[in-house]
Amino acid sequence: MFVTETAEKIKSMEIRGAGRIARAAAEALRDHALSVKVKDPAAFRQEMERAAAELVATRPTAVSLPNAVHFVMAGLTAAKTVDEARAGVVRRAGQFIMSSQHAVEKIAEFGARHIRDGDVILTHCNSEVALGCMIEAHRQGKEIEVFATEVRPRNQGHITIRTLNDAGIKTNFIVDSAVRSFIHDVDLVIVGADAVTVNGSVVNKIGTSQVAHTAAEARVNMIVAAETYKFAPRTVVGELIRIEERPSSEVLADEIARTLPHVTVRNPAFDVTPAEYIDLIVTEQGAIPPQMAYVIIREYLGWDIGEFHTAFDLNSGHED
Ligand code: RUB
Repeated sequence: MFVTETAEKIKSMEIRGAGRIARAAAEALRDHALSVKVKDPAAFRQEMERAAAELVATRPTAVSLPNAVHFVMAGLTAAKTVDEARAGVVRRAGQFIMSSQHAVEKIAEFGARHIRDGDVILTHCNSEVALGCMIEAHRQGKEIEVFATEVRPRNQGHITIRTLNDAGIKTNFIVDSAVRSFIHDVDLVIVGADAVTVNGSVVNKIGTSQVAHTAAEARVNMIVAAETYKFAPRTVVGELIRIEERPSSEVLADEIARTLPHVTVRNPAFDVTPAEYIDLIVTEQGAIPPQMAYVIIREYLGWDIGEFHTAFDLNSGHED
């Protein structure tokens, strides 16, 4: 798919969910590398960097996106000719897509171990990896039941209940504000992540922190399923994750908003759940307490603090 087409689909959320966004970006860079027709290696690099920037600018919160782009673009590093550069990008994109799919499977396997027979699980939003854990537990013969929230304003809960239904898992569909009413019927909360910071905070769909707070109050454990490429290296040097604010029309139709001149609609798409509300983060490398997030960034993303000063212009960051 062309870069601009992919970028549009990510922006409009036709392609959504942090893992899928990352794989789509890797595919777009691969296809772009195959189609760019220049002979000069510097011009090739410049064109790839332009494409990478276009993709990264689509949605600011899911760290999987810049992490995937960074991984694929490293294919250009040692290349001296356009053919070498092209081959490098294609190879790294393929590697990313394969390892991402493998990570999703591994997390399902590891996550399912933390689900007991008879558990009632609550999930919020639509996370491929969180659902993978539940589906794997069900496949292993554990009898589970799920509470899935609606997820205003974009209703990702509708995708979740369809997936759970198709898997044959008994599911209760509730509005977001009903979480506290049902939390005492729940044994475990499992959600996905758009970003995990160095101190173990998890950025995920708006409302996740309310779910987490409610679960903590009721002493219900909370698990986050997150591939290692959702961990945010720049948070090691103090950068905050930028929370995307989406168009007001997703919340209130423009025709109605126009009649309410004193009303401002706010539509943040994500929020931050502090580490103390999270019991475990399940990655493809194993399950860790959130406080161990730095180890994942150092060991598996391979970006230590030293590398930051060459990889990033640390003064260019802009965040909320
Ligand atoms: C999706 C969302 C998901 C994470 C993890 O938000 O918050 O929980 O991205 O998903 P949006 P996955 O719908 O705005 O993209 O596990 O599929 O990567």
